Amino acid sequence: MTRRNNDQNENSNTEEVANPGRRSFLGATATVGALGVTGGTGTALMMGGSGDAKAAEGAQSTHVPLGELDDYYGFWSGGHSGEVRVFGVPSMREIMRIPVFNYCSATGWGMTNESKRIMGDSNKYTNGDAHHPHLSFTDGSHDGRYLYINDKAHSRVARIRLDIFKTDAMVTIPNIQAVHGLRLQKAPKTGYVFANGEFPIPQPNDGRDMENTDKYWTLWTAVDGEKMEVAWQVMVDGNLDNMDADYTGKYAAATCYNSEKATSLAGMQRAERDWVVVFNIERIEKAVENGDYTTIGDSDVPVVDGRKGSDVTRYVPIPKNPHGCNTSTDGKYFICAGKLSPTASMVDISKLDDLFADKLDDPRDVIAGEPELGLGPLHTTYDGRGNAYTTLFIDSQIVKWNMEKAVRHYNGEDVDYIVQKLDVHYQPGHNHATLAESKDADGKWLFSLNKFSKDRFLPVGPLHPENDQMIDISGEEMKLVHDTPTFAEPHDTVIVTRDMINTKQVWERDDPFFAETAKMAKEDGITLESDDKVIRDGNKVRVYMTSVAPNFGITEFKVKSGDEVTVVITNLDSVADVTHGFCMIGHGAAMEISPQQTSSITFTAGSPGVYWYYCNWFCHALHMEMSGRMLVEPADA
Ligand code: RUQ
Ligand code: CUA
Ligand code: CA
Repeated sequence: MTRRNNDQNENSNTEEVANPGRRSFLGATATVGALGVTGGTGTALMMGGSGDAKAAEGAQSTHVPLGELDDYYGFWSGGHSGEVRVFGVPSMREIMRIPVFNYCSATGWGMTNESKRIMGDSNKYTNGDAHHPHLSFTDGSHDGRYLYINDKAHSRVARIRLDIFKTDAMVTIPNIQAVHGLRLQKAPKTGYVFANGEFPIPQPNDGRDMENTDKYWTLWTAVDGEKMEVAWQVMVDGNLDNMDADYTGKYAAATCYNSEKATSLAGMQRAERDWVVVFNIERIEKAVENGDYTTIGDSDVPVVDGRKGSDVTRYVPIPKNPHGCNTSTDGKYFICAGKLSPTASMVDISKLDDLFADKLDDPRDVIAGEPELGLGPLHTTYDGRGNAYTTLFIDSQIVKWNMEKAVRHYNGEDVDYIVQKLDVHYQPGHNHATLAESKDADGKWLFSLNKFSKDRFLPVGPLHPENDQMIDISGEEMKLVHDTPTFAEPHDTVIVTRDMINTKQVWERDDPFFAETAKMAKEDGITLESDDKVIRDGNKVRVYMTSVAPNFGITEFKVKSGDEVTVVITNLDSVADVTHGFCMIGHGAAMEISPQQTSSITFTAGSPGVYWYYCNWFCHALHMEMSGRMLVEPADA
C-alpha cells in the first residue's frame, strides 16, 4: 500500500552504519497496541522515525538569488516564546520577529506605554504560549489585513496589523482556561475569530465545585475580529482541542480528546471514540438575539448552552483522542486526525444541514470517509489538487493521500488512497502547505513542523531546536528539500503569496497605535513633531523629545529620585529604515522608535546620580554618540 522514496532507504542504510546508536533509538516501532490504555504511553509516543533523507533530485529550488525577494511570507508561531516569526519562503530566511505575548528587549514590547495599553491587564504576565497564527479572510481568500494568534498560557487572543507588523489588539477570554485551537471565519469575511477553551473548569471558577469534575465545563468563544471584543460563548461537553471553519460561514467544527472528562492520562484514553463538535453559527447568533443565554460570574458575555441535546451543536463520534481539524480547501470536508487511532475522519460538510434538521438516523452518517493513514495522525494540509497530507507523529512521516479515493474506499470500493509516505526528521506535529488554509491552495511547498531535530544540526546541549522541514509538493512525488532549525516552538504556520501583504515603510503621524500618547501630548500643550520639553506635574515628569539621526532633541534633563518619569520620543527621520532606540541605563527601559513613530516608556527614577541614555538601534555613523544624561537629584533637593 505504501511507496517509499528509494533515495531515502539507501541513505538510511548508510546512516545506520555511521551512527548505530541513533538508529536503534529511532528504529523502534510503536504499534497501536503500544499506545494502549494505561501506562507507558509516554515512551511509545516518542518512538518511530525510520531513517534519514537527502534533498531529492529534481526538486524545486529553495534558492533565492542575492538581492531578490521570496515568493511567500510565512508566519510562524513562536510557541512558548510567545512571539510570531516571519520567514521568507522558499529561502527560509527569518525576516522579522513580532513580539505578542512576550516581552521584547529590542522593541520594548511589554514595556512601552503603547504596548501596555494593547496588552491591558495581561501585561502582568511576561510569558505566553502562541500556537495558531491565522490570516484574515474575505470570501475564502486571505485579504492581508490581520494575523490572529492565540495564547494557551493565559487564554488570550491577539491581532497583528499586517501593514506595520505590530500587535495592535489583545483580549483575554473570560470563563475558560487555555485557548488552544484558534480559527477564523473564512466567509463572507473575518468576521469571527473562534477560540477553543481547552481545560474544563467550575463555572464560575471561584472556589466552588473544585472536587466535583462533573460540574466542570469549557466554552467555545467567538471574538469579533474587527472590534476585538468577545461576542459570545457556547458551553460544551468534554473539552476542545483544534478546530476549523467552513467556506460558507455557516459551520465550524472542533475536536474533543477528553469526552471522558477525566483528569488523568489513563482516564482520557478510556473511550474508543471521542467526538468532533459541530457548531451552527446562525443558530447561536439567533439564541443570543432571542436572549436565550446566561452569563457567568463577573462576565457579561452571553453564554449559550451547547451541551449535548442542544439545538446549536451536534456531537459526531470519531476515534480516538482526535487532534487536528482542517477544512479541505475544496470546502467539502472537516478532516479530523485520530491521534490514538491510525485514521482520519472526513466530515461531509454538505450533510450538516440534514444533521441539524435531524434528518439523519445516526450522527456518524456525516462521515464520508475514515482512511487508515499510519500511527499518530495529527494534522492535515492540502495541495488544491484533491490530495491531503497528514502528519504521522509516531511514524515520523507525512502521508499523502487522495481524498476522493478515500471516500470510495469507505463506500466499499477496492481502491488504494495512499499516494506516498515520506520520512521526516522527526515526530511531526503540524504541517502546512502554501495557501492551504484558503481556497487558493497552490500545491507548491509543504512544511512539516517536526517536534524533534535530534541529530540534524550542530549539537547545542541538552535543549534541541525543532526542525521545520520543507517539502516540494509541486509534482506527483513529495521531495524533501530543506531543514530549518527553529526555537521553542512553532506549532503552526500560515504561508501566503507576497502580493497579499502591503506594508508601510514609514509610520503615519496619525496612526492609532500611538494615538493615546499623542492625546496626552496635546493635553500637555506639546507639538510632538517639533517640541523638546520637560513637563513637571507633581512627582510625575514627562520628557518630550524629537530625534533626528544622530541627535536626541534633549541631551540632558533633571529629575528627582523616585519621580515617575515618562520619556516620549518622536522620530522625525522619514527615511525608511532609520530607526532609533532609547535605552536608559539602570532603569529597565528600552524601546524602538521607527521613522515618524512616537514611542513612550515610563519608569521610576533611581537613586541620585548620573544616568546615561543612548540610542540602541544602529542609525548613523555617529550612532554611538547619540546619547544623553538624566541627572537624578535627591528626592528632597
Ligand atoms: S496543536 S501538534 Cu497546539 Cu496546533 Cu497540534
Ligand atoms: Cu539613533 Cu542609533
Ligand atoms: Ca479520549
